[in-house]
Amino acid sequence: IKHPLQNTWTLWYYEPDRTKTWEESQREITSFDTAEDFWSLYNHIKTASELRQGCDYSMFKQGIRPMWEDDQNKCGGRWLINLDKKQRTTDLDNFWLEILLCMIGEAFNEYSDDVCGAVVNVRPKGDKLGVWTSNADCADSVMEIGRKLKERLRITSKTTMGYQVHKDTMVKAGSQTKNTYTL
Ligand code: M7G
Repeated sequence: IKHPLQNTWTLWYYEPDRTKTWEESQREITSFDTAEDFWSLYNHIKTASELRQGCDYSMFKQGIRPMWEDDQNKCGGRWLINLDKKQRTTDLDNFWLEILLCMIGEAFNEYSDDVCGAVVNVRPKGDKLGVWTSNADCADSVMEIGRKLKERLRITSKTTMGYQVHKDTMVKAGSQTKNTYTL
């Protein structure tokens, strides 16, 4: 028998399409609930750094859509890791895989239930990695998840990590969103 995961996870893919809304361009790829099926999927698809610029992968718990509007996300936010352009070749794929492994392995201990999913944005101005949690007001949970991430990804001082509330991000298109927590 295969090794069951605590949760069932869904992979989403976003590709910009001017004829569709942002929401319509989010495509659900597949769901899995075993370690073996995770690796089959991971080994079958392009790595993040191989995606065309403008595209995203999202991996969320089954039933949670990778958008602010979802009931599980609407009071939440994300730990955001901004990479500089050079890090696409050195860090992007490693960080994304490590985030996925933290999530499916429930590495956030008692706070794993607060994790909704994660997103990687491949962008010309610098790629972004976000780990989305369900309750931005729960400082203990947000900080513990952030600390664990920082430790597992071996984030150094040259890479900053800030937690941004979705409600702030939503209204701040184009400009910088303030960090509610930083690490
Ligand atoms: P992005 O892809 O997160 O970052 O957001 P980028 O600016 O580096 O490309 C780009 C745009 O996508 C936003 O300004 C929104 O118009 C749309 N968008 C992104 N997210 C995460 C959402 C979401 O959760 N819900 C909705 N409705 N639109 C979103």
